[in-house]
Amino acid sequence: MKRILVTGGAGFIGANFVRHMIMHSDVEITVLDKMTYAANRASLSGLDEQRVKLVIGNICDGAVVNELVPQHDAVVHFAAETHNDNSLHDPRSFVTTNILGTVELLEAVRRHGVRLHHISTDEVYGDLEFDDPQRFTELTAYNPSSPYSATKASSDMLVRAWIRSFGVVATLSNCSNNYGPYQHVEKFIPRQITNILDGQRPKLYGNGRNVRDWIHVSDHSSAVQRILESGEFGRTYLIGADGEQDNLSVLRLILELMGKDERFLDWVPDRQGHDRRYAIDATPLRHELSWEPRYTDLRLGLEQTIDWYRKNRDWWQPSKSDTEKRYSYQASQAAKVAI
Ligand code: NAD
Ligand code: TDX
Repeated sequence: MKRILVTGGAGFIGANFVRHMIMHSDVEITVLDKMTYAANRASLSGLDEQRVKLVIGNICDGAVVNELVPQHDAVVHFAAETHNDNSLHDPRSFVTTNILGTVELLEAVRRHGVRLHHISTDEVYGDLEFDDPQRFTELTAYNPSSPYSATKASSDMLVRAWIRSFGVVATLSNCSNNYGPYQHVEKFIPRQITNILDGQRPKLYGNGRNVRDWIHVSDHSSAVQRILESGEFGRTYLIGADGEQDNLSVLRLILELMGKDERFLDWVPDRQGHDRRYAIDATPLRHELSWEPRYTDLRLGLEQTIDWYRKNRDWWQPSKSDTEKRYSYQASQAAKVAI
């Protein structure tokens, strides 16, 4: 595999994946990205321009997609609207990009006979009870809760339908919550770190007991590389690193690492339909593809992530105030509905 088309490669996980592949393989990469509010050109800065090219375009645009797809040996599809809170206020953009955009790519890989790897989330399985001994596996029934996760579930189903009906050569992966450098400041961990760096108090939804299964973004990248190189066509692989933590514990760790009192936080109203707990069983990926996560120490991973946001204010500062304004607006809209 020499040439890879990476959709959404100027976003958080896509950009980390591009950096990972440039360092750990000899591929050439074209990034296709619409450059929404979630993208940042600087996330790709410093990379060899002979090996990484950025095309600004929409995955819903059949002409662009059909021009680019046949020039590549594989497509890795990260592009999506990804923030649950936004999906509660503007679901239509999620339907358009996550569902119709995926259809456009599926039609193109089908027409041109190009291999696809589809990136998805553990949220398609819904949530688990706090005391449920089971974790999500490839056999868990889909039960998405939010408009975001419903659109990701739809996109997964479409990929499976194109595999079955048209023989498209594709793999899928569903990963748990990522953290690390280049993550947009709307997401939980970078929002809290950058609030503290700005002298603002972190914001915790509900009672802080919701559990997420954290994985460092570098481990997500290495897993996708392994699936691209050795995955069985037609298969879905779950990616996770046994990183379950409740939100309050993660926030307390961030506060401690940043030298703040553990009470330096605001308890804010809960997210509508807030999923309680996610947990991934990644045994097939570990056993069949011999993948192992490397960043399993959350304390160390958070220390490095905090350090990255401290040193890269230029990267995140321009989007911080718009993000917090959006949160205030969404809170005021939710309050109106509640009245
Ligand atoms: P992100 O929001 O940081 O980046 C998404 C990227 O997609 C942005 O660069 C954006 O400009 C681009 N994009 C959006 N709409 C587009 C369109 N119509 N055409 C072309 N480009 C478009 O997202 P992320 O956190 O990096 O997530 C990437 C993928 O990984 C998504 O598919 C997401 O569902 C999945 N995922 C994310 C997580 C997580 O914890 N963040 C976990 C599991 C799976
Ligand atoms: O300010 C906050 N306070 C808070 O308590 C924010 C932004 C979040 N939270 C909570 C909500 C969640 O329980 O933190 C947890 C993580 O929230 P997000 O970062 O918004 O992630 P989540 O909703 O779990 O979804 C993420 O993981 C799966 C990604 O955004 C998705 O794209 C991915 O599919």
